[in-house]
Amino acid sequence: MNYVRIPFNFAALPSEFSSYERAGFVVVPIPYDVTESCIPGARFGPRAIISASRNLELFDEELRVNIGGAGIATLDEPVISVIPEEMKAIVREMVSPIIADKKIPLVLGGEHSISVGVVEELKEHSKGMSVLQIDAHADLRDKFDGSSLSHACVMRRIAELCPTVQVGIRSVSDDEMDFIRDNKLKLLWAYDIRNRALNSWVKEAVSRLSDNVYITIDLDGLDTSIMPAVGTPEPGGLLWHEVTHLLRSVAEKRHVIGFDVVGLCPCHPASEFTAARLVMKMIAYIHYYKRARNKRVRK
Ligand SMILES: [Mn+2]
Repeated sequence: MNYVRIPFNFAALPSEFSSYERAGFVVVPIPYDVTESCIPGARFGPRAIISASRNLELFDEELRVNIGGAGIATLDEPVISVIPEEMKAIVREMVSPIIADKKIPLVLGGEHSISVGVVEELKEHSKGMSVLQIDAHADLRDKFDGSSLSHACVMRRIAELCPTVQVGIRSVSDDEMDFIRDNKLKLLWAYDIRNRALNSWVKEAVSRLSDNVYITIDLDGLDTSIMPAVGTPEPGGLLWHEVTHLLRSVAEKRHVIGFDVVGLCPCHPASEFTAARLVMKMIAYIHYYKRARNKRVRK
């Protein structure tokens, strides 16, 4: 008897669209949540996002593009060390060939500390990069629970490497506030966003980014009403059309050289599907505008 097999990769793509060779995007799952201090479970995030993505349409109704055409390969989950420095080394090792092959790394967490290795690796290849963070938390602590690679320190480590723009922030400590002031960091606070027109704050966020942008999305940056399944929930976050408008605008105006989506603690199917759709939206935006730019260059 013949039966239909559905591949277990991001978006359930057949091999002609999911082989590494022709992929424009490479999904890197990092099942790590060792320093998570509140609700554990982010280690199950990558698998839950990939699982949900297999049930979603590949056609993006907004841009009228099928993301299968972008080519999306999915790497196997690595065995992750519980030692943060070793985890970072594994992330760098996985991401390095993807960057060298001029593909876009798409890293699925896991907790937020997984981003540091990706940014370190990209920094070696990309001149003048900046990082856009969507998050409820500033994540600017120098150390947390004795570790400088805690999820609470990720943007501090990244800010040491390149300029940052932080969006949707609504949880910050006194010390982090001092660091923000002393270093004149660029933040768009959640309460500020709420009181402004969408186009106005999105334009400001994009204008503050350099040409090459890495995007790190902690899913708790979204409002708890649309994303309850996170390790450290905070009310008052970004809504779906706000976050997708921002991401589309960045993909249109800047070169997105990679992105990660972190912090899903699977316990609610709607959150898992929302996270998977967000990843697909990012792929659609980046693929569409990259193709449009290439067409313009060829003319
Ligand atoms: Mn966060």
